Amino acid sequence: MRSPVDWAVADFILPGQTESGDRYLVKPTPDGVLAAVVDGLGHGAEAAEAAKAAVKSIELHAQESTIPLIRDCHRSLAGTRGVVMSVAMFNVREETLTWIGVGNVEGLLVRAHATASPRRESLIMRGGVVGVHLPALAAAIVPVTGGDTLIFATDGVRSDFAVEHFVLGDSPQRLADHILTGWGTRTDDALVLVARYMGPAHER
Ligand SMILES: [Mn+2]
Repeated sequence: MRSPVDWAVADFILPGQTESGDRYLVKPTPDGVLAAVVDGLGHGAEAAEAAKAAVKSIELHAQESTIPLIRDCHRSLAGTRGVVMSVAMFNVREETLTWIGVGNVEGLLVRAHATASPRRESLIMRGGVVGVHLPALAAAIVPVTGGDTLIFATDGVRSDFAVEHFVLGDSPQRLADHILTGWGTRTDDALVLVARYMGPAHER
């Protein structure tokens, strides 16, 4: 069974660091696919530890919906530096995407159809740090159709990438590489995740 989501990652680790504080998870769920990007606060080993603990918690709770998932992650990160994160859940049966952000991992959804209005939507992020201070959580749910493309990028990528008009025919890997190369600050770890919804037909 082919995944209903075609995805790829591009990342950059600050020279001199052995591991990134930016991490991601893509995981099948009973309803579809979960995609998450986390950025551990600060640099180096402590940032990487917090980010790894966050990914582990998300993986453990991937069958939950987004708000309890973030609450559980917050609890399991107590005592760490904390992370900022954005999470997306594709539901294949309903053809919806539920997304939520705490802190500044940018999220962008670009519609496959040129006539879609709006063609591009940005994730509303609420200020806070998972593990340290949670804001009032609010997830948004939107319909998706085949070809719609989700992009998550950490703050090692300049946020003006989101105003660029991408060539949506490009593969997720080409898009992720293009965004990292064009907008990466190179002064911080950076990670770009591109996840394209392929539609339920690809389940068979
Ligand atoms: Mn960062």
